[in-house]
Amino acid sequence: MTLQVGVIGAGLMGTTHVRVLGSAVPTAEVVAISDAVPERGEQLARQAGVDRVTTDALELIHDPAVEAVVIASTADTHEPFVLACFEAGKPVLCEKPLAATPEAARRVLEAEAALGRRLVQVGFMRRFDPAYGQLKARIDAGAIGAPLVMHCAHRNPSVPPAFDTHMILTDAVVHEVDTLRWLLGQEVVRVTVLAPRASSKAPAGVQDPVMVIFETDAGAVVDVEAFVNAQYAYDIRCEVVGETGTAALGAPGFVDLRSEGTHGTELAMGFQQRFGEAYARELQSWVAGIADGVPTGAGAWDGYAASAVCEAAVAALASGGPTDVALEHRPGLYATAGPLAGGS
Ligand code: ISE
Repeated sequence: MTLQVGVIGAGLMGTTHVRVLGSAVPTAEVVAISDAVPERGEQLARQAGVDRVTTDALELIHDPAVEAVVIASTADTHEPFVLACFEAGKPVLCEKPLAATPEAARRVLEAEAALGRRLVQVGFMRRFDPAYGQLKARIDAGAIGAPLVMHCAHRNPSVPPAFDTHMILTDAVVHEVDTLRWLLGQEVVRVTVLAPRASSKAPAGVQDPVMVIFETDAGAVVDVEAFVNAQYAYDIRCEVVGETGTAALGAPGFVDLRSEGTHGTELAMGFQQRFGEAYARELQSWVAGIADGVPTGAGAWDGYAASAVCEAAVAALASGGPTDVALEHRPGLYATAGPLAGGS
């Protein structure tokens, strides 16, 4: 059985999902594409050989030929489109964020809880990255004892011109928020953001890098250096320190190079390259989960929690002091942590 998928948004992530569905997920077929800009949707549809194209995402969601939906349009559209998928009873993979604000994410979560079944998966693809999967397997197996501290770095060589300080927290660090919650199985209760001297390579007025300190409900402390104009590579690091050892993210499948008198590891230059396999495994798992009736990956509770933590980080940067995170009631549908997606 082939799952008939509609993709909303023909920008970078929508294009990636269409390509990956076509090349790495034989049990799915993209049958419809929508984008608010007609030429963009038509161009992607032409490239992918898809003949149903529309500028109206709601039309795509309610199209009887579409069995499941991928949302990769702008953040402000996520809430209405995910709610429409719920109304249509269709499984949906929504790129992060789940919604534009924690309040909107909460509304999505409440709507799904009222349905009583999980329909939305949030596009936190790192859960499907093999290196992160191995790290999680070691932590879960007790190889380092109880986790105490986690050190992370999120470095992009550069980012688009519109990427401001706020986005460093909500678009980049949001991934560390999800990975720390997933790896440790703990919730963030407090956030502090420090502002080192800004790099001269960052646009004027952009605070880059930032240092974010998260405290969790089990007393662990996680630091994240986010530096999105780091020039040299796309470099994602993560080390978890436990009571009896430490475990760090391994090299993500790149070549160990000895050349011209040096020895080193090649690095990716962008997130599409670094997490290419994660995107493929994310979609494979989503499609398989729909067939099996078992949701995988991050769910609405994870999307809501990530959004609430990022909002606290924005407030912490503005205040210069710690900001508490208060997550509202966790509905029974999300009573246990989501399935532990991502292999070992
Ligand atoms: C970007 O906004 C993303 O969403 C990517 O997933 C992330 O890896 C990248 O660093 C961000 O800038």
